[in-house]
Amino acid sequence: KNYHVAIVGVTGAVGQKMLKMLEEIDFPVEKLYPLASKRSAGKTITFKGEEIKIIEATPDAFEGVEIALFSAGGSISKELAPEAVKRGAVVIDNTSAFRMDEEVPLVVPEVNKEDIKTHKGIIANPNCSTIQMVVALDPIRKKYGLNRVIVSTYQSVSGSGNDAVEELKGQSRAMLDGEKAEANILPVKSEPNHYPIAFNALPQIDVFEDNHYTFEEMKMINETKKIMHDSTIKVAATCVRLPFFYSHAESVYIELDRDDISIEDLQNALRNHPGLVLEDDISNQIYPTPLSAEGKTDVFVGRVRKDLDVPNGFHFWVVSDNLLKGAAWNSVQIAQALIQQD
Ligand code: 11C
Repeated sequence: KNYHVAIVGVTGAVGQKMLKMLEEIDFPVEKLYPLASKRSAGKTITFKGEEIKIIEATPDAFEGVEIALFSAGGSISKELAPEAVKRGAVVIDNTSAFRMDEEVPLVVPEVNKEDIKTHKGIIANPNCSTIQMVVALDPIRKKYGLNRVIVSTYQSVSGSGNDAVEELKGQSRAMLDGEKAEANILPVKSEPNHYPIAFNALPQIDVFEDNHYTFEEMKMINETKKIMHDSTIKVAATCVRLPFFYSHAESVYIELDRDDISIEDLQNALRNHPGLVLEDDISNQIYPTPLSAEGKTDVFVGRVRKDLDVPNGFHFWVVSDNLLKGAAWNSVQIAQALIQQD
């Protein structure tokens, strides 16, 4: 069977990658519905060598759609995902709009694929920095138990969209030419203050919450517990934006349920899992970086170390392409799993 598939936000950083992923795995598409804002309607995209006109994303645009991949911002999802469901589509939503809704499964196929079965029309795709972390944590948790996670992220500008990519380019050129870097987008477009990202580091991703954490940090905390079906895991996060274009990197500290685990045990737990690649050979300076992970769909782990003071504590480094496994690829994997259940 071939499917009628819509991509909402097809012109965005993630929407473009969704198209690419559907093409790459030759997803059985009967008809593609490229949807976007009024501004982009009428322009064209190319899918499998064919030029297709972009249609404005309105409720009626979902007539006939069976699978709708959303990545056009939370407010668009809130408004249009229920309309798509009403017209018979299953929505795979890449925004934070429904992630913590109890009725909506939050899925990383390598971790909790079976949750897809519980959907009532909407399946949520987690935040990019959460996805890559849980892919690495899951085999460890299953083998040795996990009671605590403390993560610091090193996130690329593409997580904030194409505007932020352009902003970094412009600021870098300006500063190298000795000019002032103009900041209009980062850390958060809708907030009053903007700071240069070029040659800088911004300890704010998304807006601040009342508890002094950012929304990005709270996403990592809450989504991890939901995906793993374990609200008792202690999770804390510090999310930082850095001046590179693609992939997110994370320094992860964990405490296991057991204190008799060696570095080799932990490395072995991370080997031979679909979607997870251990690149950890310090004698040959082998470890993943944002550039080495860019364009790939896997999650890469390196720098596995045992804490020197805490017997059940470990540190490691996780890198993945935020637009692929962190967004477009995970959504397309969900779509794949969904049609395999049909
Ligand atoms: C960033 N993680 O890097 C964000 C982007 O909740 O889907 C993804 C926001 C989200 O800025």
